[in-house]
Amino acid sequence: MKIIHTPRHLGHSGHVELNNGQIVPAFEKPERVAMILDAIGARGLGPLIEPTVHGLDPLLAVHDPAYVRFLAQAWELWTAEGRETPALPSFWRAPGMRFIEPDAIDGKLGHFSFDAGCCIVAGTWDAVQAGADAALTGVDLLSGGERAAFALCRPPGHHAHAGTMGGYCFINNAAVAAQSLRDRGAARVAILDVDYHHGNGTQAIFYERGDVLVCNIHADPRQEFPYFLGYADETGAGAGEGFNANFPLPWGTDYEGWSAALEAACGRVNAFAPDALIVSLGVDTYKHDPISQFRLDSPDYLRIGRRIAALGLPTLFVMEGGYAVEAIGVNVANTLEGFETA
Ligand code: OKP
Ligand code: ZN
Repeated sequence: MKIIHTPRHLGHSGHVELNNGQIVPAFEKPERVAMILDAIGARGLGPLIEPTVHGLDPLLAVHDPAYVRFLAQAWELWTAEGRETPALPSFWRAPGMRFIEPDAIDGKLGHFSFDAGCCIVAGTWDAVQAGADAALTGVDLLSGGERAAFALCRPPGHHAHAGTMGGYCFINNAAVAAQSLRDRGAARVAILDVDYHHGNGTQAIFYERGDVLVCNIHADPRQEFPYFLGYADETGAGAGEGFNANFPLPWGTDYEGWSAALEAACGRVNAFAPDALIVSLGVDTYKHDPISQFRLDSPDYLRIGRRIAALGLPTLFVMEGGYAVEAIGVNVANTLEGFETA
């Protein structure tokens, strides 16, 4: 399958994050992509292609205009204050405070985020747009009749809400791709999010819609980030009632427990009979992931790929998380190879 990649992701790097009360180098780093490219090349997967530019309209189809404007201007506003280090939010509203976009960049950073996981540097917005373009180029391929494609997006996207960044995510690439498929005539699109963390942004964007089914297999938010969304009783609302399915699993879950949830999620996808499938592909379910607590092993990703292929749907894989850099390439390549050899 075609793999959509551009080195423009490299502009987003050099970040720190708060982990266990310490400021540490960011886990979401450029080496992740290098390792995936190495493994894909060694495995003979591909070919690699560059994304084509799709502009802001498909982003604005799922994101708030004020948020997109903020992302485009944030670095300029931050450096106008004389700062040269990465921009990072550290102030948020409590319930009862006003939902308002302040003038000051520190206020805007808090208004448009839900954690301190999203540093902004000079190249962030370009990298983020390139990632969305990769997902949209994947939509082009599916619309042109290809069975599958892999958008090698970095940074990831599934935590980003319509108007909020968080969890390393700025633009929700999977949501942008799903909406684009709808706009090009797909009546129903399913999103299967297999990242270790709940895709809160994707869920929220489609929560009241019945045309996009969102299924999430993830660590129980009682124990794990993002903590405040991703519970099993979140089933959709309004026209979207019954079109959101969460499969929260406890820390320590191995492939046996995880694959039972995958089976249930695949049942939901089948029953929905979508025209296309988007897989939010995180491999932070891996047993040695430095910030995660599941116990999947590298060969398990071959089986995951095969199971997804058995759905028999046009499938766009969109890269999300995975922080064990020494294994991220093998785990992604295994998923794609499992899919292709099914
Ligand atoms: C993004 B994706 C570790 C605490 C958790 C946020 C994790 C975001 C994961 N510093 N921080 O879903 O892989
Ligand atoms: Zn994750």
